[in-house]
Amino acid sequence: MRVFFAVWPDEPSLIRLEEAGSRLFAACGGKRTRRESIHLTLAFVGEIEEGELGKLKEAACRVSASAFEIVLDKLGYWKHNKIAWAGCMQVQRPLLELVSLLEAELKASNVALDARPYVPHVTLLRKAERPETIPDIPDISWAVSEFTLTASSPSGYQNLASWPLKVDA
Ligand code: 2AM
Repeated sequence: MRVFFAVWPDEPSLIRLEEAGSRLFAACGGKRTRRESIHLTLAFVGEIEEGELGKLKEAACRVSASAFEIVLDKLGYWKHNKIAWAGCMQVQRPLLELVSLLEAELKASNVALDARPYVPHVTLLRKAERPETIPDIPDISWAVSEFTLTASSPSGYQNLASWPLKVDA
């Protein structure tokens, strides 16, 4: 099975991300991400045996990170994989903290992750053509209060487990 850790937008943000997807689609075509699949990956683990799920869950349990507000404020396009996405002008510290705690715990459990640097993004279009100009978007923000371990299959994504983030008193 193919798995990854992610955070998921709330309903109002999903609507705004779909609007952003429409604007991008007008600029570069491609295949839109279905609403129920719109997410932001924290760490991509890739192919694992089902028996390895336990160690992934244990690693996630050890992550002690704070809840935060995420803000997506720009759209972009990568020509190497023909993906159009929503992301951040400046990556917010709490997001980076969550990702680095998760990466550290996965590493401590001998889970190999992609060596490429982490670039947070929400994929909105695949197989898209390079747009002449990339539309601007108003800020899209939501409260991130949990993260999930999610399995990917040709029929879609399935959340296998979730962990809450700390809410400061
Ligand atoms: P993508 O949308 O940019 O392809 C499930 O495949 C999720 O994991 C998607 O968010 C996908 O990002 C991401 N993903 C797939 N392969 C990855 C990799 N090698 N490194 C980081 N993220 C990856």
